[in-house]
Amino acid sequence: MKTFHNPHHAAHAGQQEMFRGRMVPCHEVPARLDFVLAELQRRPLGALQTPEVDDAALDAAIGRVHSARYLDFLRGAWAEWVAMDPANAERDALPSVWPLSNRHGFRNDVLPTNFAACLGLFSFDSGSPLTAGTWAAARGGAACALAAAQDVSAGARSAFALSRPPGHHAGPDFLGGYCFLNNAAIAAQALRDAGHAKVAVLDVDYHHGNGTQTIFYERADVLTVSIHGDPATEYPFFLGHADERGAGAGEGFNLNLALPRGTGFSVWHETLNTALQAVQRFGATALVVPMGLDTFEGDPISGFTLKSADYFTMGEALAAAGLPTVFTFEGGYAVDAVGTNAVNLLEGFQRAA
Ligand code: Q9C
Ligand code: ZN
Repeated sequence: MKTFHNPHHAAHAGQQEMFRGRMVPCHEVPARLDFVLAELQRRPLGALQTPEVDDAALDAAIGRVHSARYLDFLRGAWAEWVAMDPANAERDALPSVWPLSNRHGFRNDVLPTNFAACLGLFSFDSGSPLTAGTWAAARGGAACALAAAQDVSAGARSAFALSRPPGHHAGPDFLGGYCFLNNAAIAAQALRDAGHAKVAVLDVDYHHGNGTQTIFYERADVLTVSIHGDPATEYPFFLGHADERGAGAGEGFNLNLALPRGTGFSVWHETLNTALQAVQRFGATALVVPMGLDTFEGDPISGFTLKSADYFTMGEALAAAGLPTVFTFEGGYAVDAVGTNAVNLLEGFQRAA
């Protein structure tokens, strides 16, 4: 499989995130991608390349899953942040006030001119710093997702979009969970637009893929499945429960498989089989796997206990679905193990495919 990696990823390097009342160093760091790239050089799976996609096609692909209002905000956010106060050039932008969706009478239909208010309007947490290079890095990631989808549409069995910041928490018009543009959703929509009638997204990150779920929630042509830590105790807390099954035309086309903190690979693997049966029953013609490696036992912010060797098995099981597959790179914060775990999964897939 080819890997499309993002040459702009390091332009997004947050300094700190809010955690339990204080600022702590970001978990989502550029070294994560560098470790995966280094491991792919040691254990090659196929060509390693940067994406070459048409600029207009890229903007169109991003615009298929994110609102124009959100994209205008994201594109101009850094300039507005610095315009508020030149001293801001040295600091990341983090939100500190939110309209709580539509609760308590707060409005989200009127766009404030105040940048700090806009940042709150488009964010759902205070752990996702927006920096000078965030837009360039996120857009470069979308290019990887689009290139991977194009490669698979052209007949490749699989392709890997290796980018950061990750994407699966980003929704139609919001950022959060270290995510800005939803690479997995962009890939899924690109596969649809290239003629795949039914696309399944199977999210294996530790955290519920709330952004992807929300993007496709009312659609029957994209099945979204997520295996994740129970939102009763785990981030993102406010979505990811079993009773969220889709709405309208999309009713029955979202599946949440939540597992308790502490879950190990044998239960996780059984759950993957449940997920794969749903993909099969749906009749998917292509698959997108938002690949988070934060299910690893050594992950500093997560609670499952998978071991490095388990990722081979995971990859083999995913290959058994027999579908053209795009992988996107999501979480995984045990930085020195993330390369091994990612490549184990992809190697397991490739061996079995
Ligand atoms: N700063 C992904 O794995 N943690 N995102 C909240 C407060 C947020 C994880 C801690 C975890 C987001 C892509
Ligand atoms: Zn995660």
